[in-house]
Amino acid sequence: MTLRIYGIAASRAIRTLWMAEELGLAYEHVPIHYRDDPDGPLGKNGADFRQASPLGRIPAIDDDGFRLCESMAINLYLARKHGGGLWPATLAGEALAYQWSFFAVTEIDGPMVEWASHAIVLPEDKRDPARASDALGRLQAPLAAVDSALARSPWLAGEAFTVADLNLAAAMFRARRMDHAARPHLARWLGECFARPAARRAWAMRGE
Ligand SMILES: N[C@@H](CCC(=O)N[C@@H](CS)C(=O)NCC(=O)O)C(=O)O
Repeated sequence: MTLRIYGIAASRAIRTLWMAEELGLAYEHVPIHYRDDPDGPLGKNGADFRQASPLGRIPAIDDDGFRLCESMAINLYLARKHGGGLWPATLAGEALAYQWSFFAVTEIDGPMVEWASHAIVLPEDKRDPARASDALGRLQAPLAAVDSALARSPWLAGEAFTVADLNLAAAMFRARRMDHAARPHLARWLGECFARPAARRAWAMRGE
């Protein structure tokens, strides 16, 4: 086994599990849970894991001795290494893959987690509708930008599904629960991303 993926599927590790499934890679999944006893058998204080993820965050990988953390960086690396259509064919496509990956982290991830926590994930008595509403407000401009990009091109880096689509879609999987009537291009794209067999296999690991 050359590739080890650290992190339970019900975490941002789903992004890397989806990529590995897209690429058809053989991998060992080490389901470290960020809430487990850090010093337990699959705890985040394990020396091997900590070499890959200095802050103890998931996902992280060990690829035949090369260790890496940060979900977007991991996926860009795996797509570049293995190709298979997931890595854009042109320099401009590569630049768009970086753009949408950074966009996912800087513009989407924070408010999407906040919205999902207070609209879907937390027990109802722990949800704060004001926080959900504020996060949804902060998502409007970024989601409109994604819709506009997808009005011009079927996929984010051109004519085919690539790591650009996977990285952004994986960061907004909770957005499938939003009303996208005003964002038809985004709605089409999100549906197509999550209809992919590899996405279905990855989300099945979460029981979804
Ligand atoms: N920017 C990082 C975020 C990683 C992250 O925060 N992961 C969460 C789980 S989804 C985690 O490990 N939390 C536990 C902790 O922060 O100690 C990435 O995209 O990989």
